[in-house]
Amino acid sequence: MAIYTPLFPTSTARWKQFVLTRRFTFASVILFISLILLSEVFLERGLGTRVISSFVSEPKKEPLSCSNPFEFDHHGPRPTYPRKANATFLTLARNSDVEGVIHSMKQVEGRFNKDRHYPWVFLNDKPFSEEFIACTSAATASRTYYGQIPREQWVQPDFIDEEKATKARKAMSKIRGVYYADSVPYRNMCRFYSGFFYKQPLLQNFKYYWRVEPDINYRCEIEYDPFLYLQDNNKSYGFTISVPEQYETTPTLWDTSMEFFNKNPRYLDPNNAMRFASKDGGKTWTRCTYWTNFEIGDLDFFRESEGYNKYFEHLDAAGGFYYERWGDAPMHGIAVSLLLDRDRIHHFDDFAYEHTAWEQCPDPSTPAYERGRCTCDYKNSMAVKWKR
Ligand SMILES: Nc1nc2c(ncn2[C@@H]2O[C@H](COP(=O)(O)OP(=O)(O)OP(=O)(O)O)[C@@H](O)[C@H]2O)c(=O)[nH]1
Ligand SMILES: [Mg+2]
Repeated sequence: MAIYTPLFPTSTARWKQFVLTRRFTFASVILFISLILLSEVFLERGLGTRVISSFVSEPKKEPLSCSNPFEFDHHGPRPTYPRKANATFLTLARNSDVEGVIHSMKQVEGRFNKDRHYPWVFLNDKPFSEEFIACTSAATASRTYYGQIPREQWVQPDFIDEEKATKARKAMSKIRGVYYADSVPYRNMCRFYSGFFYKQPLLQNFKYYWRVEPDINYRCEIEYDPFLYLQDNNKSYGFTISVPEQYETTPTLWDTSMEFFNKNPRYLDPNNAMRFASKDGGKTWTRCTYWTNFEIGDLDFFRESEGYNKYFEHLDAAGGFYYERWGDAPMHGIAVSLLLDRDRIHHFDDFAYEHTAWEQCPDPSTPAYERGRCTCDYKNSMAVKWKR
């Protein structure tokens, strides 16, 4: 005999029990889904991700091969250089930047340093990985040094009102075309390069630094020593490309700077380059900056200039590195232009330098072109593009 089981309970008591069980099951499912969703939002790897990734094996990241040291061009006799400056390359980088850093090192070594043997100083806010150290030291025949930045010189300082800073970052990230609008590490980096890079112990025994970023290109041979050029010609700061800073990242930087210099006019150099920064004697800012991913400079200027250090302290106390997004390029630009004799600022206009979208090519009459040691396409140069 077939047993008939009704789909729904027939008595009232059973019906109530049925409804209760259903509700309980439904609530449990909702709770479970909410837990998974919450864990995805608040944890780096949520419950769902963990379960899925236990079934799907992640592609293995190949370790970088550093077994073949950078191959130098050994054709012909190697030149030797009897004179050297007390100088170093300086690279701030994350461990994850290692490939871009090696690319840049090959450019610098190949175009200039292979026979000059200036050392490299690497800085990071975290300990450098073994891979970073092995690969970068294999990319040069020079000495390499690795330093970790003290935490208090890197992280957002306590006097910054985090609520105000968060609001400002959120507002900035809604503006189109502002890079790193929401990034705190980027702001840490800008503040570090404004007020702390020259205080690092590894740089104390050097006089000159040449800043090198990941993924840069030098498209012509560098046929003389720019450190010695600065030294022999009594220059303190060298740049390649000059770019205007965006308004959105620095709405109050100029007024805050003028507040400082109006109160402390003694720091202004009588032969300064104010006209680079302002065309109306300081009322408004041209927004012109030296593009600081390339810099060759005298560390003594930063270390010993009371004006520079007091100016940085003034800006830092105003909080604009975090409430806005003041960069080291506008900060260095204003400082160098107002604190230094303008004859101490040098434009390396004979360098072929490229980073991200911008490039400087030397004038086509530069000897390196004739010698076939240049791959720079002059019509791509910023100077030519902007004139057009
Ligand atoms: N250690 C460390 N280095 C950083 C960090 N952020 C940026 N840097 C380094 O600081 C330098 C400037 O950073 P970038 O991201 O290139 O900034 P940028 O030059 O303004 O921007 P791009 O035009 O995109 O190159 C590079 O050498 C980076 O490797 C960070 O959080 N930690
Ligand atoms: Mg960069």
